[in-house]
Amino acid sequence: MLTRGIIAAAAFACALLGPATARAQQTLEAIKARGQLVCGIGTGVAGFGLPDSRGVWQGMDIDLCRGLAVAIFNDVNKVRFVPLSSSTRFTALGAGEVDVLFRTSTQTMLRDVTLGLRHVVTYFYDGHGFIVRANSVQKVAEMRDATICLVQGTTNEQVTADYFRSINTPFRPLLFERTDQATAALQAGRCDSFGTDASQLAGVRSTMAKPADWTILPERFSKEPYGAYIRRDDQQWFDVVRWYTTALIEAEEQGVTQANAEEMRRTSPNPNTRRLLGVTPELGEALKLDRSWAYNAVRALGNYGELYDRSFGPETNIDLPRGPNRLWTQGGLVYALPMR
Ligand SMILES: N[C@@H](CCC(=O)N[C@@H](CS)C(=O)NCC(=O)O)C(=O)O
Repeated sequence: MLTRGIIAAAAFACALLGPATARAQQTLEAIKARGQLVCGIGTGVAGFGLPDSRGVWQGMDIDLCRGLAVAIFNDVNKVRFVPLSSSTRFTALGAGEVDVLFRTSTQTMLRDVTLGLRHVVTYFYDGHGFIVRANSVQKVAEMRDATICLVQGTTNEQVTADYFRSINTPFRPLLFERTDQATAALQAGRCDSFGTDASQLAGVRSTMAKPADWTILPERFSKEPYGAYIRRDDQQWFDVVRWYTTALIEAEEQGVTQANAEEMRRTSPNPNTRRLLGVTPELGEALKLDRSWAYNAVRALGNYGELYDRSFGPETNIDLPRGPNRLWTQGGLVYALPMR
């Protein structure tokens, strides 16, 4: 009797006090008590996270948040999105304003070791590039004394400075808080180029007034592997976010899709598929989630490839080839660690 009273009191405290205070009580328990996942996202870049004409957030980072809510609650709506700029995202996470970041955030050693945070697992492989006015320059090295728009708090500032220093060529950085501000400045001619991750440039270009007037130069100047970020020293939440992200990749590797997941669960003789889809309970038990956590997430949002195609596929006006984001079996880098 006493134990149930204490749990109820803790749950009530969590619901009242929200993410910050819950931090000490471990994120997954806090989320369950609150009844909602709080997900840190970007301020608005097509492909990863941008409100549609009805004001509903759409994009790959958004679907990753929704899928995680389904893995925990089996309800796609039990998630609140918190748009965060590049320069405030990590502070907001550290302060407990959000439970996780799915926000085009590159995994680097210094971010992993010095911020009191932890990045979890790579879900998108990217690299730094530059967009310029079509037929202006062919190569970045030609941009001597150019004004280059950059977003504050990103890896892109350092990558750009490192490159131009390495070729001993001066340039003028023009810094902005948000992507839309940098994009507007570029189109207004206040800068000659915008430097950021190439997939984001593809998203930005797709929203420009005249996309054909702009070229994303082919050179890449860094590795930008995106991972979810959580607070450090929360092993249980680390496990959930890691294996949730991996489950989406594993589903694609096994040919489990949004459409066939139900039938695969009923009929597949493959022990790995039966484990993944919760026919046997061990994966859910290990994560303290319902045994159908991965099945529900794939049924609701699709597998990794379906998430990619929904936001970047040939049916979208971004149409970004998967490249390194193909499965390892198809020449890409996307690889699920064994879920057994
Ligand atoms: N991957 C880089 C850059 C990520 C980034 O934040 N990019 C800017 C655009 S340059 C951004 O805010 N993107 C998301 C958004 O605007 O919604 C990093 O982790 O620093």
